[in-house]
Amino acid sequence: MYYEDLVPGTGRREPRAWLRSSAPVISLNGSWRFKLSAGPSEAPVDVMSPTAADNDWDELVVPGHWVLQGYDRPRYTNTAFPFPIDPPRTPAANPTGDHRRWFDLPADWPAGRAVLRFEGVDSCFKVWLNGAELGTSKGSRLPSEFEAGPHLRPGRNLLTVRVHQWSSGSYLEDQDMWWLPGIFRDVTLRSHPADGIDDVFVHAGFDHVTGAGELRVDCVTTDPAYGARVLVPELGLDLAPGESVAIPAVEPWSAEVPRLYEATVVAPGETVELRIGFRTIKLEDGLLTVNGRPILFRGVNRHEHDEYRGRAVSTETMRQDLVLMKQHNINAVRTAHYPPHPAFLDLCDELGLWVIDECDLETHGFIYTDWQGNPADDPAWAPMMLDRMQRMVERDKNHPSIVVWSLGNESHRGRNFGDLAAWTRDRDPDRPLFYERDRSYEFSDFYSLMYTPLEELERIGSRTEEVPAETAEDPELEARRRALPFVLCEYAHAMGNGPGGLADYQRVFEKYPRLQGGFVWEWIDHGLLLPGATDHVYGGDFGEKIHGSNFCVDGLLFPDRTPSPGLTEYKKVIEPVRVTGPDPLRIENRQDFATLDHLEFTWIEEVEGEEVAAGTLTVPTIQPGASAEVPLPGGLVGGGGERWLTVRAILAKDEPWAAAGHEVAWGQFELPRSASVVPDASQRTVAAGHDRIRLGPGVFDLRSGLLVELGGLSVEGPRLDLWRAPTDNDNGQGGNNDVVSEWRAAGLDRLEHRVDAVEVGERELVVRSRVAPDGLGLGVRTTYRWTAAGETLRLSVDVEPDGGWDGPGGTIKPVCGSWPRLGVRMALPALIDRVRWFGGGPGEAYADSRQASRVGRYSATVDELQTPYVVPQENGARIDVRWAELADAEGNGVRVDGAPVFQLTARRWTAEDLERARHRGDLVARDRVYLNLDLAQNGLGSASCGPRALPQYVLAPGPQSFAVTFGPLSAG
Ligand code: IPT
Repeated sequence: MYYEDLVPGTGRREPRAWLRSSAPVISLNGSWRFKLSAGPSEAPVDVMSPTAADNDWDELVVPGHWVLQGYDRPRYTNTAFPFPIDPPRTPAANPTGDHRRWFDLPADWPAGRAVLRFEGVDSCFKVWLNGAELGTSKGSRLPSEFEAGPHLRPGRNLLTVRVHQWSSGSYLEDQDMWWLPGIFRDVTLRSHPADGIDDVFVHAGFDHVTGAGELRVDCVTTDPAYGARVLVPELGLDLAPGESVAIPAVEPWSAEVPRLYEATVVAPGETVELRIGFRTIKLEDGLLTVNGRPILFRGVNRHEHDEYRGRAVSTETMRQDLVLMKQHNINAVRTAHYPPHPAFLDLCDELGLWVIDECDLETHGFIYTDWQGNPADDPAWAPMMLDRMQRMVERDKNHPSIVVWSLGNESHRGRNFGDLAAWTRDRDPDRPLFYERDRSYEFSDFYSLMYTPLEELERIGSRTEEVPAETAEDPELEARRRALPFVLCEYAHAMGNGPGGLADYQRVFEKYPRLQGGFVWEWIDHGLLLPGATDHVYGGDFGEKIHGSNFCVDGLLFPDRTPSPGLTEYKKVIEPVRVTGPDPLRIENRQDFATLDHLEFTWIEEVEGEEVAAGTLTVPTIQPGASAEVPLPGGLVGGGGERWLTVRAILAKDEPWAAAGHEVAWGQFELPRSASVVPDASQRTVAAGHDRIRLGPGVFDLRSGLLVELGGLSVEGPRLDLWRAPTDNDNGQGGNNDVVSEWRAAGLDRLEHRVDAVEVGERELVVRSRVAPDGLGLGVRTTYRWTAAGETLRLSVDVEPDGGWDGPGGTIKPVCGSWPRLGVRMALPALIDRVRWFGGGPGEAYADSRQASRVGRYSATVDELQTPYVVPQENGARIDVRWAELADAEGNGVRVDGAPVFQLTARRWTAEDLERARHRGDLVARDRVYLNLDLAQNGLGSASCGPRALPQYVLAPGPQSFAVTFGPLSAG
């Protein structure tokens, strides 16, 4: 059967560019008739016949996936094929969707040829027009065109499309994403004039030494008897196709300055509109250069995803993605792991992004056969693979934004890649090739890895990495590999809370020229909202036997495209302008092509978080790669208390992706401060009934040693807390590299508190306890020391690990090398739900993800402090908090001061509730607000697919002391 053979398609036209043409067109998007059958043999036999009735069929929206419109259900696997591996055979249960669309040809529709074009159908289809078969096609994320002219009729026409979810092509489409069948991209019918244009190939280079442009536009006219002209009015050009011309001065295209020139190719019967960007891509001296300069990718891997529509993304959504990327300083996209909707690439040209366009090819699931039968190494599959590369390159070749072609993802090694590389080099010698998984890099112009630990990255940067086994026997190939530039095509797995360590990676990228940057995995969480649901689903939510759980919920955006804290962090880490200081203030232009003249630099001075002065800096023109010293602003006021100077680089005027005033970068510096205030005289302890004692504003229970009342509020006293609801990164990858199992082995998830002594002194209360899990010898001796001064109550906590922390063999291997957190937890009445604080904010921050946190005064409700991770886990900590005030609507509440700072977390549920929840809807507010006041938390890392937190961010068990002071709310 056609869906199981190794023929990429039948009856299709030769692949060609996606063109904006003047030829008449009708969109066949919209409502179609639809019928789903369990398999091909159950499907009706006469679907194509115009006389067959379809009035009992349902309606389906095209473009769309039937599994997101109430038929069958979506499936998510990471690497596993959700059917037996028996290439090229498909399972008997091969959901088959018949689609019928009646349409009317307009009266003035030109007679003659017409092209029926499908931009994307997943995964294999057959098409009939008015009962006549036009052909078949595979390759889900690629266009297919059929000659429709001979079968079109005036007036009413019937288009029938049979789509099979599984096909031989599915073996090449094992990307880590939902399996989503259907006609998910546009369908059009376009008239194809005999004196029109078939294809266009723009070659537009830029000579950075002379500033000259070079242009040649190749054109294939439908009939060689007719010629065409290439017009670029802005440059006064009127060229013959294939004619090469040098233009003395053009403005080049770059992701920073995406200058495009409008052009047209005019044949007698058809005009095609083009946008030309002049740029020259080269590999020189082991580096990728554009227009003579090495570039640094500050990239993301982008899947097409919409929480309701899956991969049927709208143009507005594509634009929204790119606007968000530009607003967050991202300059590059890897179209992981297939060519995107063609309109997306137009937007990349327009808004300015470097693009690695990736072939729709991944055979990852063959890891489960130990790569036996991997199509990539079986010549019988070469036509199926080459077809995909050709259709991508032909479709996308005219986009200046595309600087690299990727042969595919995660398909191991295989000789067929040689065919893809050879064909592409011949067809488009002007762009380098990329393929990561073949460690010989024979068919790649880049050395590349994924999720590489930092030490390894340092070795690669300095070209001292070990020789891979694949090139060990071949010195020539090894020498070639070693001379290649390096791109980290995936890193910083943004699953759940994280990634940690972005700043550390960026530092290393910037240190070594060979490292040309990286692409964070990944842009958006693939959570889906099914009709009527309020929680996003992921793998396993349908009771599937094989699934990838929430491994596809690993983006910098939440499924609804709200930026996550990880994106805010990335924006700060990759800012194209760096401000350092304060004395001297230095502004560094980290861009490769543009000056900073599009920015305005403002400053603000704050004392204790309150603005006291503000102004604008005068900054000279700073060339790319250069920096300038700027004098400290004149109008600084000074004053008692903590003083901060914040410098912001904002857009001076509107850009297509953000309005004037949008903040691009910032720097913050502490200025010299005056000495702090001496505390009041201390208070005495006073008996308060039978088993209670009062100390300043606090009342304690003498048996438990816990604080039960604070400034008139009923509280459940602070106790040591070492636990957090594990993050995806704490959980590691499928039980691999997971710090959580160490924590559990040490019993940190089940600590019990034993009070050993409650010592009432004249001016202090000391509570001694041992905090330890059942069944183990280890524990933590904890001493709480309470003193009061005026209306304030101070708690200082000493912790001392006790017995058994060293694993077998004593000091050789600790049972547990880190603690999730170190601090105290207490409960307040639920009405206390408003928080003001002075410290780091506005968003959450952790030891290795804290660049975006800046010192200031902030306020939020307890609900607003939560970060809505699709799978609930530790979140919402605010760092460097000097003081926080928690209050109810009436102004009752408590103030907490750090010594000097603490980390603040407040939520309506406990860490244990958070840990149990699998979806956000599982979180139910309790009648308390739980407050964590921490000295520290363990770093985040990105071990869900990558390294753990770096050693400097590990919260190692050890003796520690910290303190906080509770007091009344400040007036006003
Ligand atoms: C790598 C894949 O290329 C990507 O598609 C995604 O699955 C990512 O991992 C994890 O989310 S595969 C690599 C970890 C072997």
